[in-house]
Amino acid sequence: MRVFTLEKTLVLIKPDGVQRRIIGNIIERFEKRGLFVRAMKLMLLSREKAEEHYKIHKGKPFFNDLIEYITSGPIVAIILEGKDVISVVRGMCGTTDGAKAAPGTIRGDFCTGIQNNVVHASDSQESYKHEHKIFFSNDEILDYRYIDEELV
Ligand code: FUP
Repeated sequence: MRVFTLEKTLVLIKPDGVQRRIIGNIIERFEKRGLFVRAMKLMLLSREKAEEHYKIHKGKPFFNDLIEYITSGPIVAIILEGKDVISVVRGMCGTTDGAKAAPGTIRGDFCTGIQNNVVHASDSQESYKHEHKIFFSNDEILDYRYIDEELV
């Protein structure tokens, strides 16, 4: 019987991750960690949705470049569920600046930049609540069980 609560997080594989054909590598890491995939889609982000997603950064010097970049090509949006999934996935992504991210993390393995940094992951439950609605409707987030959910 499970004695902990599950939480959800939003992950984006950004345009550089899609173009570099590392979608599979990234998803494999999450699956192998025992996280549950609840929703996933390949999509082009509109400017409006990109600005909503990154509204906390509006007015910062890098905002316009960030919006140009995140809307420049397809992304993969994923909702993962698991125990402490927000901090677990943030740890797996590594620090924002790829040049400083630890080897073994997604950013530490695949990038050396701060803007083209391969992935996004929600940084808090409040962020997840704001972000998931931008990418998924409620009926796209599937409520199903893996047969080994009690084990991982
Ligand atoms: P993170 O939570 O790690 O994605 O990082 P932030 O929310 O601080 O930043 C969001 C995105 O803005 C980063 F992924 C990349 C971009 N960014 C820059 O391009 N320059 C900066 O100085 C800071 C962030």
